[in-house]
Amino acid sequence: AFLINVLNHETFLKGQCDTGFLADHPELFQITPKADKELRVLKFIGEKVVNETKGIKRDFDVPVVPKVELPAELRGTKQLLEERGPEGVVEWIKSQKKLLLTDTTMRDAHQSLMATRMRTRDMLKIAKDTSILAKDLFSLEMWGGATFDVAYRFLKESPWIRLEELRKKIPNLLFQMLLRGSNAVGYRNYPDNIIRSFIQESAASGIDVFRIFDSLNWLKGMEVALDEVLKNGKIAEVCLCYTGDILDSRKEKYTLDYYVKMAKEIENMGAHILGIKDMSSLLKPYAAAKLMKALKEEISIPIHLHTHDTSGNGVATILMAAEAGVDIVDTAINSLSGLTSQPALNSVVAALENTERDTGIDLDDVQKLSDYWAAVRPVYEQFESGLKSGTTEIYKYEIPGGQYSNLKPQVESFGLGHRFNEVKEMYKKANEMLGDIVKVTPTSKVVGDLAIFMVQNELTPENICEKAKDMAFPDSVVDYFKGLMGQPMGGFPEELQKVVLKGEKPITCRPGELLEPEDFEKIEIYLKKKFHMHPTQKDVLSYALYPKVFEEYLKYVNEYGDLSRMGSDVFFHGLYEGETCEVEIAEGKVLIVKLVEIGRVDHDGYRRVVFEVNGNRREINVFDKA
Ligand code: 3PY
Ligand code: ZN
Repeated sequence: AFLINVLNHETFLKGQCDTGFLADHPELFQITPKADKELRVLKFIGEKVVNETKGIKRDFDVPVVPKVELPAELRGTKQLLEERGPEGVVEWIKSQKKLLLTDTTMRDAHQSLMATRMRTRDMLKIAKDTSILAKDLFSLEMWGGATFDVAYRFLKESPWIRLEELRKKIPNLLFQMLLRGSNAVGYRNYPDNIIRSFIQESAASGIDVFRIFDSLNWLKGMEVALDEVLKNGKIAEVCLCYTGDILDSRKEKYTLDYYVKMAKEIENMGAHILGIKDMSSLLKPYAAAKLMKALKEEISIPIHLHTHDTSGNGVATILMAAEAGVDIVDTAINSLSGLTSQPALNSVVAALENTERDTGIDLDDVQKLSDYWAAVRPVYEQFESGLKSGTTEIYKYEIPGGQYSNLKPQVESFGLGHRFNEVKEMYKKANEMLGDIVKVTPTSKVVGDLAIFMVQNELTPENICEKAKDMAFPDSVVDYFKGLMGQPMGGFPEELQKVVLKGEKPITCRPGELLEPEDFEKIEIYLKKKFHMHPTQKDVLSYALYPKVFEEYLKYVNEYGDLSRMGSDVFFHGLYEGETCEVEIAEGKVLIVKLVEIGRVDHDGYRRVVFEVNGNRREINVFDKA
């Protein structure tokens, strides 16, 4: 009954048409919207069960959303910003005795634990409760970093809608994002007009605190972003990325003096808050105390500490920093904390109860949030790394949390799984060869790519300049040496740079100064024509940042519809035979879908998949790719 119009047209079926054919036959698209939505949902589930899960699925508990009363007045840090501006917020932070907390559950926690796969739906379900139960937080880090790319690429949903919908449900807390300086939410430098427009649109959609970092701690790389955040009246948190070990007097590059000097420069640039970004969990507890004490003596803007728990020392680092006067720290709700994620929020709250730095957060309240996320987590298990305990080897290798859990599958994809330990050792050597650099997106990828390249090609630091002089190095390594990621402290190691660049000249200025401004109008016209849409500036930006990924997303949504309201267990695991689920296809419009049977494969390689939709039998044919 569904296979009507265009899908049944002979010319179309034979593949003898181009887009001109479709444009000439608008009648072929006159499908009733409801039937179309229904068909697309069935197509999605059919594809999933035939070609991915084979109908195998375990049972998942439905995460319980706590019953919480909306208080008469719900005020938080967001109101403070609206009423008193960024400077008012800064004054307020400085007047607090309590340790202020940021909850990273909706950004870095799942980025680091489950390859950034958390869907908007699972966030929205708990959003209102979060606004009430966690009303005393400083902020929620819930956007930026890898979430932008992954939302489009793998979840087939719009990160902008995530931001806007969460904003509606959480009106009282500051929203915070991670911005990779002139790389925005991507992996390469973008023209300045992209950076500026991206910040404007993010601010307008609900971001209040912009945490800006540069992957080489190069201040120049953050100037444009900082300027634009200030222009938009939002809070600029400028980071120094922490690497090395200030307790180790044998290490001479990243010393306490280096960090204090950088912090002062960040204050002088006009940042509202100094961010300490310890992406690799290298800031040991006593180093945190030492660093915080020194910084508190030298700068007057508030300090916000971001760390990971990869080493197992995360909560200790936070407590030592709290003792030494840090203003705000990043933590994640317990059930999504620890290991490569942030240290545990509930545990920090408990540790500080009845002390000078009591957070004022109610433990029973945040337990309810933890219970919710604990029930959400199993659906995402396939994206977890399998890491079971903290590891101090991170101090040796200096691999950031997200990369640490991703490196093994990456190494395996090169067929080097059995040489993983060698790759880790080489990561350390590659870092030295690149000049002992800050390692965070995208420079961490440079180090990882070089390490893999060396293991793959049997290269060593000793033989590389000779043996690899005619080899093409990984793109990321070439970009780094060209200066396209900025300038590392102490400059580039020259001999290796020559081997990698093969005569090409590196740049020494800010890459954004050389890049032509993006032509937004051209993108708008292109999208309009190709996808018959009315692109917003957000769409234009998404295309400018990730052209291929954004086009794939648009094509996917055209084919399967907007699946953002489908439960995550169905989205990732489909259904098993006999299982029934509800799929919301539009606000309040629910389909009751039962998977009746996955049929045998026919002569042409198709399987008949039988459903019941709201009690009516439906069948579709799905090609079995196996
Ligand atoms: C990111 O850039 O996504 C990070 O989380 C870096 O630590
Ligand atoms: Zn992080």
